[in-house]
Amino acid sequence: MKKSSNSKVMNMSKEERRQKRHQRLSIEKNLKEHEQKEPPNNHSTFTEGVDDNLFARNFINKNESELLLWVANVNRIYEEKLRKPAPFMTFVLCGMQSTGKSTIMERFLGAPLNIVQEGTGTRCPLDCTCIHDASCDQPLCELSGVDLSPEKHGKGLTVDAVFEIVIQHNKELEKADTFSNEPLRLIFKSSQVQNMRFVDTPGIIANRGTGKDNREDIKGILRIAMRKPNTFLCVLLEPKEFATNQIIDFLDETFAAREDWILNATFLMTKFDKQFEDSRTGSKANNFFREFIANKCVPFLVSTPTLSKENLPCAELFEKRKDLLLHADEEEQERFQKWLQGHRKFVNEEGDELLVEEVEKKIGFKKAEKYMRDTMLEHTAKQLPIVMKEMKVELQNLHDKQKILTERMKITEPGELKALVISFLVDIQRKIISYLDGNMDVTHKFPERLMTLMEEIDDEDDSEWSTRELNHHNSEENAWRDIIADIGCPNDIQPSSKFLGGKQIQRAIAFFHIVMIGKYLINNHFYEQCFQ
Ligand SMILES: Nc1nc2c(ncn2[C@@H]2O[C@H](COP(=O)(O)OP(=O)(O)OP(=O)(O)O)[C@@H](O)[C@H]2O)c(=O)[nH]1
Ligand SMILES: [Mg+2]
Repeated sequence: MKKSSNSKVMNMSKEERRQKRHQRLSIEKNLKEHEQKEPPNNHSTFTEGVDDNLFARNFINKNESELLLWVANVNRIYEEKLRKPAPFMTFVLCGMQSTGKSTIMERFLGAPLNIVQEGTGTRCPLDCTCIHDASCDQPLCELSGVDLSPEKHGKGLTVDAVFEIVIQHNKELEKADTFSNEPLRLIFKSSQVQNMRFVDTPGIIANRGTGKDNREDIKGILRIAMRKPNTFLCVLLEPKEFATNQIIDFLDETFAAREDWILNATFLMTKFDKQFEDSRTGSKANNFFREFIANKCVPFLVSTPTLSKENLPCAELFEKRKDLLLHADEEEQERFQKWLQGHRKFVNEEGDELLVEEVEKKIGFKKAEKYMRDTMLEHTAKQLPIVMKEMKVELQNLHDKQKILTERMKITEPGELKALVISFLVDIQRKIISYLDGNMDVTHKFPERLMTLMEEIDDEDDSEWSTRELNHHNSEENAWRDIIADIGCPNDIQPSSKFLGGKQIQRAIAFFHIVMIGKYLINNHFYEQCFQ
């Protein structure tokens, strides 16, 4: 690993190294800004004893690929387990039907992994994270999705296996004449990709075809994907005039004011090979782009080679498309060079003009890819400390919940329940004993229940005990009472003082002490037996 990443750095051009340095400095700067806003003061459970910002910094310093893998996992856990929007940014590829969204996705991946065909192809979102991994000899895929049967989920899948599953899933939806909002999720690791996150979506159908009218369903799916927080639009334009590009109208409808969405969107004009002829001179091309420039949506121009026949058996289609994608960048470059050469010819022969710089610097898929990757990394670096903080709170909440649930689970175990009930009984017994012993706690806790001895005697008279034949010596007792009345007791044991439970018993003991020991039973031996 170490060896390959070192050699990777050595193979970088000066410019690439400068960009990487710039990227790291910008990440460090974001972290510093965050640190200043929020001084490091707390420790999370998952970074036990380690400052959060230090943890984030270490993470970023490892390398971009590891960071991206972590980002993909966090996004997935947020969406699938916590049922919250993904916290890190994703590009949503949106466009009219057959504008080439799935083809663009495959250009990012450098491998056929998606359904690409004329007419409706994509029928559910495909959420994809590309991770550059220099140690990957062969691309490795991880596929998941709520709608996929468990045997189709998995890590370490090959590209052709995933290609087949994705095609099959879309074909099944086609058979049911429906679209789904539930995404398939793909993590794609390869030494040939740049780090990137995006979602491919079904294209909007302009005119009602045969069968069920799904146009509103598709718009709904797209709107849900686009309105998610941390979503950046990657708008695929058709190679025709700005005013006739229907996706612009759809986005205007969805986001109300154009300024709200257009500035944060990236535009790609796909199938530009179809516009070569109409834009064969610099002046014609500049004329074509005038309105795009005026509306601040100059697109990156893309042209991808295609198969003459796409309706082929899965395995054959895979091999042919793989081959096509392998040379796509090269072929695209040739096509655009030829186009620009044409412009130069008209400049030389007829004094025409060259393509304006604003457009010229956006030619080719590679330029779009780089721009999008930089945008994504910048946003990820900004989000990182915020997400870490949020996750820490979330984790603490979940730990607390887990504690409660673990305790509750114990009660469902007969053995545990028995032990619990015994411990309650022991506790109750201890409390009764301490109450009878005259524990002042009870007196403090229930002041409203305090009673005089007379009240307690009255209560007893009203209780069921009063009718029971317990005492056969009433007359002797009355005589006894008369004697007591003459004795004269200290104030603190007078029957009018309020006590409860054990305190009443203590009062009684003190009373009998005076009556029996003090006045009649001058018998120290008996006294010692009672009060030692
Ligand atoms: N001429 C040309 N054809 C292209 C280009 N890119 C894609 N295509 C073709 O356009 C058709 C549609 O491509 P997809 O990638 O499936 O388009 P999509 O936008 O994903 O389509 P839906 O998912 O149905 O909305 C396919 O037949 C592709 O081969 C291109 O740059 N030039
Ligand atoms: Mg598609």
